[in-house]
Amino acid sequence: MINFSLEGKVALVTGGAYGIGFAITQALAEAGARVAFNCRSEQNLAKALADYKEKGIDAKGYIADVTDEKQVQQLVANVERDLGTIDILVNNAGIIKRIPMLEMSVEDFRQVVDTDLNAPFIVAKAVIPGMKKKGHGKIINICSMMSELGRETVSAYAAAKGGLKMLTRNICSEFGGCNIQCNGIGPGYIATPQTAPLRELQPDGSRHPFDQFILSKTPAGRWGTPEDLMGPAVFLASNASDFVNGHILYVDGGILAYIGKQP
Ligand code: NAP
Ligand code: GCO
Repeated sequence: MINFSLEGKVALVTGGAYGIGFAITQALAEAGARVAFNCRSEQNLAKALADYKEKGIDAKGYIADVTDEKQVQQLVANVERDLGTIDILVNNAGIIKRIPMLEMSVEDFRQVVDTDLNAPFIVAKAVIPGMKKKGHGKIINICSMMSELGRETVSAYAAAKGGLKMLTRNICSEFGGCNIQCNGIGPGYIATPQTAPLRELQPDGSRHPFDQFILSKTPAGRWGTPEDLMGPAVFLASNASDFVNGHILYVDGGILAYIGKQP
């Protein structure tokens, strides 16, 4: 029988205080998992715990910076102490810096790659031994359109998300034999704080030119919402996807299939 239930599973979603991470954490909880998330500030933690409570979700929240290996090891130990060994990891925490390449400092480039590529390696490395012992595991890496495409100003982000696609395939290759499935979700353009600057109204009240550009590039004719990622996340976290491994599931309203509207 087909099984999308996450009853009895323990899930960790990095950067789950708001945005896409919040919706995915909510979805995993609604499918039956016991859920944990991390973020970097007490203020965000307190707000997120209240937001989960309002939705009737008993989420455990922790402060941890995913770029710091010691903090990640402590985070994983805390989740194991409070909820048990992690069955499902969602590497969601991420940042973007929109700076033309020749103006971008090496420090800025490194910070993006540290957060969007090195951190998923650090968190997966901390979680996989527990999954191996349990005899199963699901890792979902949040990739991007920029895992496939480039554009002006996002060199570090595209390099990191392209790398994350290949880290996904490599974790699949290395641990598929341990019954661990590692897949990616590649969201299209989703309305969250990360993309808010691209959707700001112009002084005359008209839409931001990038906002119009995305609408014309998306066959669905709209921005995605964090909720659009809930079903795909539950599928990749559940036994329904046990023979899906090393795959990137693009959830983009059709952007990658479309050449774009003729001007
Ligand atoms: P967001 O609204 O900016 O949220 C990002 C989350 O990551 C926040 O909860 C943030 O927590 C956390 N985070 C950032 N750096 C961290 C660190 N070093 N340690 C721990 N947590 C950290 O972004 P989003 O739009 O929801 O994006 C979530 C993921 O999806 C990211 O990987 C992003 O690149 C990816 N994505 C987004 C879109 C989109 O259109 N929005 C599309 C494709 C992919 P703090 O508050 O603690 O900083
Ligand atoms: C940008 C955007 C993107 C999206 C997303 C697309 O500036 O082009 O922020 O990179 O956030 O990752 O899938």
